[in-house]
Amino acid sequence: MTKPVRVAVTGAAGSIDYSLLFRIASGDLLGKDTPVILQLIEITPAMQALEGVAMEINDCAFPLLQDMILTDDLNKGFDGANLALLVGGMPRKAGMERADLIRANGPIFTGQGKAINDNAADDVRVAVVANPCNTNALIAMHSAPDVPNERFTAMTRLDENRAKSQLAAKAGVAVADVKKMGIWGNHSNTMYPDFFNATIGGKPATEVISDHAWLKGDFISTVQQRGAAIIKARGSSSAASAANALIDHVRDWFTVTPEDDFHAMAVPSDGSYGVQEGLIYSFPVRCDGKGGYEIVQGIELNDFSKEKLKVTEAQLLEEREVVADLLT
Ligand code: NAX
Repeated sequence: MTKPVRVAVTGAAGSIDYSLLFRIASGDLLGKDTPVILQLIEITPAMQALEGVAMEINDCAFPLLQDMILTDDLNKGFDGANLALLVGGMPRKAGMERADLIRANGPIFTGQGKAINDNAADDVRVAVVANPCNTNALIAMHSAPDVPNERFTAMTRLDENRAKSQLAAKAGVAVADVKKMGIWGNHSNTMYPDFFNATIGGKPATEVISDHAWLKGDFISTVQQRGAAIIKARGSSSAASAANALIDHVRDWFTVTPEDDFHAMAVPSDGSYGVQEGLIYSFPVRCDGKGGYEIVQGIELNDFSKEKLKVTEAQLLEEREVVADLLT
């Protein structure tokens, strides 16, 4: 039988993970013939709730689930992990500025980065969901000097999926017809969903959708503000769609990206498109099916797009300043 993959997941008693863990255990993440060991990490006060989640997972009798570890000890939680999915964090509270949120979460990711560095498997790959996810990934990456930088990613796949769904609805086509939907920059309201390079049924999205004022205006702001719109409508933040996007993010990291498509992943910048090297910045990427990826080169960016890329880069540089002391 194939060796089980160890998947460490933080925030395991939280909302996103309540939609995520069952899908991982059922084979949606790694395929229907790959056994999995879940290493579920929580803070001490949430351990009892985590026991309840684990009882439900057990009650599903998933054939692929070989073992489950529940812990509030990071070293144990990341021990031998092949995948580290960093979902847990401190949520934004009323009256908190973005800088306060960044400061409150920073130390969590120095600790998790170090524990990954010291305990995870040699092939570990990390995906950060907890906000501010780009900067949290940057902190974790700096705290894990023995893990290659390119293994640290942050999730902008939910933004890609949201953008695809908006374009499909506007064009009156199936969502599968929308491809090359790049998301650039920060997972925040400065992100840039680049419709200029997106395709619908193989044609440029700007040819299929003639309402360019909508593309430049409402489309961008709808994608940027979608998280807030979900909170307003549902009374709590995106959970199942975020879990689904994380499944997409990790599964496609290990899948050869078709030639006519690419995906959005926030990855360490190598200076492509003039983005400051080292920032965790969302680019269009293509994956090689073996856990490697490359930033897609040669994408044409007009002045409108270049300006948007700069705005979101500036925000990431500001966030980096706020946590400069944690980037050892
Ligand atoms: P919840 O508040 O429901 O759950 C978070 C869980 O994390 C809690 O159970 C908490 O005990 C745990 N936790 C807190 N600190 C921890 C630590 N140091 N180690 C381990 N666990 C810890 O939040 P949920 O709705 O699940 O959202 C989780 C994170 O995802 C939030 O930071 C949220 O902002 C972020 N999101 C990111 C998205 C993205 O696209 N990148 C979209 C959805 C979501 O907003």
